[in-house]
Amino acid sequence: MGSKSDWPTMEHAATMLETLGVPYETKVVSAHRTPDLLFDYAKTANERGLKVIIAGAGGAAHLPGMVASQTSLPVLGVPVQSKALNGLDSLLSIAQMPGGVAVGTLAIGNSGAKNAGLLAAQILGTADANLQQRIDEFRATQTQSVLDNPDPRDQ
Ligand code: RP5
Repeated sequence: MGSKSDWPTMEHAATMLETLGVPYETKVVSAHRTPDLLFDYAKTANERGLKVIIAGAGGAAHLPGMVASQTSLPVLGVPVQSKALNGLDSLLSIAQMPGGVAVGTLAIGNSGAKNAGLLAAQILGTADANLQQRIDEFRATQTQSVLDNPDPRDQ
């Protein structure tokens, strides 16, 4: 993520990965404040064994696109909800990549971070039947909890 201030959003990705038993690392790497670190992180990600990168940033959110420019690993971008523009700036700057450098853009904020964790697990699950089963169980539990609580007045 681009800043420690992104963690309250990005921890939702971490929680999902933990729920699904997917090992991960967390790190602040800023496109603007630590550009050399960003290049090094992205260039060495593959050889360090990473399989998917979730990049969360807010405002002028260049992080996901710049990471994607330096690695062929799949990059999932999470637009963090900015104070000034509620994350619309983050969303547009992550989503509007030029053709030829791909970033998979999720929703603004906590839901986007949660789904980035889920989508990363689903990508990894294509080569891991046990993980795919845990994802199926997560989804079945989620479905059942909605079916078990149909009355909106109940807690
Ligand atoms: C971005 O600037 C970060 O991703 C963060 O969302 C935003 C603000 O960063 P701080 O000023 O809170 O460190 O690079």
